[in-house]
Amino acid sequence: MKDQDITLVTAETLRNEILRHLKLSIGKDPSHASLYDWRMSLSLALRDRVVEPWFASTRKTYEGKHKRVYYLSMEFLIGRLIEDVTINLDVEEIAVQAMADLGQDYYKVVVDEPDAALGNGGLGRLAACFMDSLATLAIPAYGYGIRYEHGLFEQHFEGGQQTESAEGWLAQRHAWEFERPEVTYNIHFGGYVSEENGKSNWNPAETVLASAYDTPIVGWKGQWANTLRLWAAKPVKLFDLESFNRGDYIGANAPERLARTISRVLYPDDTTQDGKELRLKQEYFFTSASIKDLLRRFLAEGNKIEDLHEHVAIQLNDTHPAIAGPELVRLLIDKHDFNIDDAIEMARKCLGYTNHTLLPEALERWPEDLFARILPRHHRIIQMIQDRHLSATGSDIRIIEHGNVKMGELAFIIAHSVNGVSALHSELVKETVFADLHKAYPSRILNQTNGITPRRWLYSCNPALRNLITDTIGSGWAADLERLQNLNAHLDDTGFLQAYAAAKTTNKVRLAKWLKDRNDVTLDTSAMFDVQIKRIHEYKRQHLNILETIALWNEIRDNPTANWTPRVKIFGGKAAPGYVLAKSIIRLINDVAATINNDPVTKHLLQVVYPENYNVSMAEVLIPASDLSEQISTAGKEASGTGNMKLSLNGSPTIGTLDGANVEIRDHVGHENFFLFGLTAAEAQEKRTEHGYSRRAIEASPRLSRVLGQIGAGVFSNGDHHRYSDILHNLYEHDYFLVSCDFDEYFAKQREVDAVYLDVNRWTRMAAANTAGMGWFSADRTIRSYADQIWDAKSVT
Ligand code: Z57
Repeated sequence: MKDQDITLVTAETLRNEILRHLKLSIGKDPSHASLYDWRMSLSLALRDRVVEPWFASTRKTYEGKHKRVYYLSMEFLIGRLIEDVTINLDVEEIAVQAMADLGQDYYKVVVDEPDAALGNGGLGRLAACFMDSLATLAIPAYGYGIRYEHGLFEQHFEGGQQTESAEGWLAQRHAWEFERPEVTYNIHFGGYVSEENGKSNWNPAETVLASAYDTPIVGWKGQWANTLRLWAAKPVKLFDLESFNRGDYIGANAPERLARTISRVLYPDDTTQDGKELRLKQEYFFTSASIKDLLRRFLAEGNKIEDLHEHVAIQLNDTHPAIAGPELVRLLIDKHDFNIDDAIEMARKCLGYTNHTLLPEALERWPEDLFARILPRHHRIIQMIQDRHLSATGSDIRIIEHGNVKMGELAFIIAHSVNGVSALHSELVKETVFADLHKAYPSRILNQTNGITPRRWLYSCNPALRNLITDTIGSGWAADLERLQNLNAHLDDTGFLQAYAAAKTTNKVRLAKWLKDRNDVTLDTSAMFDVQIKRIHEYKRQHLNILETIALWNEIRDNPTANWTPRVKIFGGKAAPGYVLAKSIIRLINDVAATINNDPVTKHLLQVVYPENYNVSMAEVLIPASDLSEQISTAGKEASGTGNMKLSLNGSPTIGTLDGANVEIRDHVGHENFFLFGLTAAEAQEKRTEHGYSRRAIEASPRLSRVLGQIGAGVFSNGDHHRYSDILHNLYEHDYFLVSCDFDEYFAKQREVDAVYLDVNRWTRMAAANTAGMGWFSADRTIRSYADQIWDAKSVT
């Protein structure tokens, strides 16, 4: 690829463009401009620079008749965009200078931007990383999702307990999007199906309008840009004038209210499905609009519908958009005169399905009566898909069973490819949830191990390490991350290790300042920063971490003069508002923090901090500053993890189980640079068959018994014995996630970590070996693999 002129810009031209936008787009004079006004002007000036490569990419795709990838996802957790675009366009220095010339601090403007938090966690962030890599690799692609008015809720702590408030990113103008009022589709719900001359007719009861908003996603060096198209729901009829004229002012607004609820708010549950009618409507709403849109684009280019699969690859990010299968079949039959068999065959050739979890509570099932009421025609089509599957394979796995429509089975059967997201997870997909379907379709399941974009998750968020890497191995690694292996030649070079440690310290100081300003807490930056950041869930075992923290506190108090390694335990993450036990874990962490942080005997050796409202931009500050990465899920439960990759890449060795992508991370960074503990997935499964395993494990561990005794005695709850009886009961009586069984080995491994950390050179070498070994986890590698093995899509050169 040849660099285009489009990105050539000087501080002076950029400054003039910012001023022009301030005046003509924002309508402000520099002397009266607020921070918001400057941010809008800068964003619009940057957006202008993306438009040319964006048009050029569209033109090339059209002229070359290239295949397009359509990534359908309920969630896109993109975060902030100013820094992202600036870095991809390679104009950061220029932007800093241009803002300085205008008397503004570029970095102050950057952090004023609200996160676009249209996702819960890993699945949504993966979609955002994939969009970045698709653009960097110049693969023609669209992301399709929902333009939620309210993204993921904001988390607050009140007396240590999580409360939630609505997030409002669209209260301000979103500078990056282009509204497309001319691109709309009618989306129908309910009603009934009638038959006429052997043709089925859907007579819907309700219709809403899907209206498009486009955000250009620019790749590395501005060489290519794709589109993220998000759908907003609007009423077909803006206002019911008849009701108004009758004096019914509330009724007059009814159509508006009904429609807008659909794209109002992101469901805040990560890996638990909420079987609510509105959620099903959201899923069908954005999926139907997306399928109609891609068909319109395909036909507008003069293609024949029989060639659809040559031009279109549709990837389903989990089962949330699985209704794409029946919707495409429906449109092929009703609008393009396909027979049912040809329609199913065509849909299959276009569709791929990615599975992200084995947790039963996450597997989408809809009560059949609800499903048939909202989508009567699709209900019938699913029955036909099922009939053909049953007779073609002799399998007895049904899509509709016990009064439920099972979306996993639907997605599996209607797609040509099904993939898991790490090597271990994909094997478990074959052995567990889809064992029978795997027998019926033995070549359908593939593995595509997740990846992360190195642009956001190293180059942009960690300038100190970025500069050291470039000084050491030269530039070019950000789009060719395997080159980080060249760092291996420097791992025994004292000068390099000192510089590596200095970069880490810079990031720890930055985090300490950030926490000081935000929460008025003071961190000892020479202490080990031990980080667990992710959604709060029992399977991720934040409680294992906090129990170990209490045990360590006990032991420091027992022997305060021993050679302890000072630690700061840092937690970040939200619990689903309805997940009672997860909220209890949050409260316990905050209670333990309040007790431990005020203990004069230990406070210089052990500190617990839990900043509220963890999100993408907080991750960008925490990850570069981390020394130790906590990846301690019960083996077999974390499909992949991607935070594990971000932390290791940024020089934070892992303490972890053999779960998800941890297995592959350990192989890539070297077993000697990874702190492994815990039962394997197979051992965990075996353990669960032993009657009374948790009580026995607790009784066998004086350390754990003591900790649980303290919690039960109210040591962390002002003498309240009952505050944590839910957690205690769970650990003693069920402990499905095997906290009790892994506890002692985890504690022992942490003391090994302590010892290595005291040896600065050894620790730094280990951290640097993590950075050097992580190149394979670039999302560029993941996307190339999807393009080759699933989409048959090519980079446009
Ligand atoms: C979600 O974030 C993930 C799985 C789900 O089924 C849902 Br719903 C949301 C996560 C997995 O838990 C992670 O292990 C994985 O890394 C991530 O998806 C991306 O694949």
